[in-house]
Amino acid sequence: MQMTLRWYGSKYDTVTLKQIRQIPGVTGVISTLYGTTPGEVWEMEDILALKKEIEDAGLTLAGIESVNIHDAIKIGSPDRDKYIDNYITTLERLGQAGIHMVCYNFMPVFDWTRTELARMRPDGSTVLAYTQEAVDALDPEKMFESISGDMNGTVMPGWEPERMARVKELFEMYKDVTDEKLFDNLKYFLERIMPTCDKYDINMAIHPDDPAWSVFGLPRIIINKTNILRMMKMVDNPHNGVTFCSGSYGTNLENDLPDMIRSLKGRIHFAHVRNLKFNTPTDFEEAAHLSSDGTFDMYEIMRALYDIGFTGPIRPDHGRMIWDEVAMPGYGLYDRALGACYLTGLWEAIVKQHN
Ligand code: DNO
Repeated sequence: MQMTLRWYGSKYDTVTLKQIRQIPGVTGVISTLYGTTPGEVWEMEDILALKKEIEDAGLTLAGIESVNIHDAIKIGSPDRDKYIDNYITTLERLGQAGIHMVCYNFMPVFDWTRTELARMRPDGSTVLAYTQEAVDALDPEKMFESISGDMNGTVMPGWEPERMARVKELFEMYKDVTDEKLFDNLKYFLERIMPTCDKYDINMAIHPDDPAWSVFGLPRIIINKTNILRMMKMVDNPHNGVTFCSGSYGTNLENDLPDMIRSLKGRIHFAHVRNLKFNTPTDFEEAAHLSSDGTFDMYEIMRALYDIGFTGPIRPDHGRMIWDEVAMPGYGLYDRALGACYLTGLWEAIVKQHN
């Protein structure tokens, strides 16, 4: 595995590449061209400039999170081919630039969903949290309003104000999209891009839906072992793979995370590893990465990744806000650095145990 950190670019991130370079064990970053919109073709010079900036800081660009999917592709509207062609051009350019892992998601309307961005934990840290009761009581159009005050002045990916201004319209556009239709549209998209992925050796890594169930009645399909294995089979190409995100699949306590990892041998191209603490099965908050701070056995998760021979980039995921840091919720430096060191430590122990 390669330990990495997500980095939002010098224009948007409060964390610098220099700081990331000083976290022991972290050798790369995961980034994207922030400021581009889904459906747009990425310019080669922008891709190369991003890569150069990262390499000049002594790190590698270990993959892209995300090249986002235009709604026409998810909905399956008549103009989808145009956007798929654009996606393919972007993939070709990434391949030519030597980038081989692309994370994306297939969630309608909302990317990941939380009801609180700064819930206080007993130690005084603040974390992202989710309560189903709060979602049930909320008008989806008010979702953005209700959390935007806690974004610390940052623009959180998936929650861009321009996108949120169109929530009503987006709900209307998705009204005939069922789970089955979403599966079909995903299959169509993947079949069209796989030749390019084969040519440039690009590993596509779908991010799970977070939380792993339907919110506001919208279809959500990347949620459990059955569905993800169906997806792997429906386009049976090793480049059609997944981002294994423990915090997203883990929202559903019925998902057995180490078992899911083992069943995806050869198809996990990227891993997000973080812990959650459950108060009830539908109320959870994001804990420190340490096993004992939350619900998951992080050792077992790392061991399962080791057992399947995982070699891709991995990153600690959302961190708590600690030590008075002011940053994008979930994406400060301090707690993610602690997370990276902890996961690297687990990995070292597992490797030594096996040798
Ligand atoms: C949240 C992230 C997601 C993820 C996208 C991938 O912090 O895990 O926004 O990057 O869903 O496309």
